[in-house]
Amino acid sequence: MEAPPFSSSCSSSPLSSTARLLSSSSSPSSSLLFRRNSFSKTHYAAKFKSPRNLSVRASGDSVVTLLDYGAGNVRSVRNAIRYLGFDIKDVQTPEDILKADRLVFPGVGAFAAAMDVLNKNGMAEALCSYIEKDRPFLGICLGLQLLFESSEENGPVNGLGLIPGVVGRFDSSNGFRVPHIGWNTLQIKNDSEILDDIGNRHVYFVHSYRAMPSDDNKEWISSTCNYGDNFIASIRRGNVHAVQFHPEKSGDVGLSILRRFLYPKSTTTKKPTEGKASKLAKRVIACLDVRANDKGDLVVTKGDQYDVREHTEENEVRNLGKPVELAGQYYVDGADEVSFLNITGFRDFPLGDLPMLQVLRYTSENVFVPLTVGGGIRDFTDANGRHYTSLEVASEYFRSGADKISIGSDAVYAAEEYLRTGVKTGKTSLEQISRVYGNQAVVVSIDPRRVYLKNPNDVEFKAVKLKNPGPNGEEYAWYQCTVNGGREGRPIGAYELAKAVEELGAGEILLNCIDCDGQGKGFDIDLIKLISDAVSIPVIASSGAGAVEHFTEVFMKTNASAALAAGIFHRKEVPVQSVKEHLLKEGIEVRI
Ligand code: 1PR
Repeated sequence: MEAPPFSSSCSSSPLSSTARLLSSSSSPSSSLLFRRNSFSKTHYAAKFKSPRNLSVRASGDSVVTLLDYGAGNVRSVRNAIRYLGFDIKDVQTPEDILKADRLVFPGVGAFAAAMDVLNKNGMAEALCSYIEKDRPFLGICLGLQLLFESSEENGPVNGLGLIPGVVGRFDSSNGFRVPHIGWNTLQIKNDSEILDDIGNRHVYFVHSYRAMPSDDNKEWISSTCNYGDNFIASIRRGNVHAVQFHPEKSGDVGLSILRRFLYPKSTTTKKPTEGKASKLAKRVIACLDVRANDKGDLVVTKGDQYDVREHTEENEVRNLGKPVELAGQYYVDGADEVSFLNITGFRDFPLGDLPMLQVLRYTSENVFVPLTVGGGIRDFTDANGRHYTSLEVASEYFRSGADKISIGSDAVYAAEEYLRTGVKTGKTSLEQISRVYGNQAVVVSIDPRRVYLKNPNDVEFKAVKLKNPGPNGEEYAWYQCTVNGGREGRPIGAYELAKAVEELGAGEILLNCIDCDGQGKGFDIDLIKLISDAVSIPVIASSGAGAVEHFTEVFMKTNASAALAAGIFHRKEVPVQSVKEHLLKEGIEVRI
């Protein structure tokens, strides 16, 4: 296919004065953008073996040029490209772009900050020139959005101007949760080559902004996706492709899309399968609570109501397996995401706890669905007086392979302070990390405990009428937030916390319940309904899953977007696939 002429605003690469101001306001991220890992690897590396690498080496000169401006987790894209047998050459100068044989641009972070970097170092012009020459290009996520004229994200901010249209925010007023996080199918509009065969299979999206189809850009559109409105899911013109979803996080389907881009000659030209409009799939997440046992080995553990010690004479930490192996197994089994919670992170320093970073690095080599990591994300001063910000801690997790970070205790303190003063300082870990990496990368993990009440007016916190009365016949309860792994109750309810952290920049809530944790009697429907009705960001229901029916119940009775379980998966009582099959049978859309 011959590419029609392009027109862009690149040669002048203008940023409006507003955009300049806004971009410079995002400069903390820019300075961070080029900072590289300064933490040394230690002997811990030897403790973890990378699992068998299943990748196939490509023959011949197989090099992919990668444009990484350092704003987030590009490690997953690197891993996927390597897994498919290619070597990576990083762009250092604009000339590297012009000389590339195939260029992958996995845009991450905020639009303004990305344009700022591209404009400052001459990359914007080189990118436009490369694309205008119809050279092989694949943009991912923000790498698609930046091709458009402008974005409303902290803007308006000018983009590369290659495709007509403005990137705008999803509208949450129609009941759709923003960010759009999860697995959707596509409607194929035009021959896209890389999407041949995708049919009704789901791909993974995570974004709050999207480009909309119009008469002016319809020639570019190869597929759309429905989430409230039909937005542009992918574009293709000649050798230029870009996708709003994350192929590197879309399991086997995503790998085959990448493969089709990297090996274009191997693709058969046939009519792409039509995809039907569908809803966002409900996600099933496997959670690995991780900590060092008494011998110093990092193990997957699992508590009963947060007590992870065996009740034997030795009182050992319960050991349910090795983190990297179990995560790999859950990926193969069909988990839509894998979460690691470093449960002693509140007292250990995660950057001193390098095994956790190694676990992430090795896991992300072979697991191509989203990875979340939590535990210990806060400001910290080490024994030598060196101060680390929570942003540095989070950045290290992202660089090691995390797609999302999860904040527990520190988010409770931030919410308490915000509710007390009514002021957003911009300085909390939550605000800083979501400003730099986007709120879709920030999960707040809530660890509430039920406090029974005879009368809902007895407390200043939101109380609910319980489906099952308390031990003394109490009909109500409020859900008290805790910190430090449930050890300390705080003067704030789960409802108040959820609303406050949404305002402070959380993109998702992981809603645990200490009373239900490890009990296998089902999720706390009262709590999950309360919180998922109170916020417009996605809520992950957690704690208590014991049977496939519990997943159906939580999706039918609440507005949860995802359900997470640990014990039943670790003990192999219920495989992930059985959960999915049951949900499907009950008419709930899932990724199979
Ligand atoms: O406070 O930012 O350092 O984060 C600490 C993180 O560690 C929080 O996300 C907190 O939930 C978690 N955590 C701390 N202590 C424990 C513990 O168990 N002693 N684990 C803990 C929380 C809860 C779940 C669990 C589900 C499902 N684990 O995520 O996996 O309840 O279990 P089930 O399916 O077996 O019922 P910070």
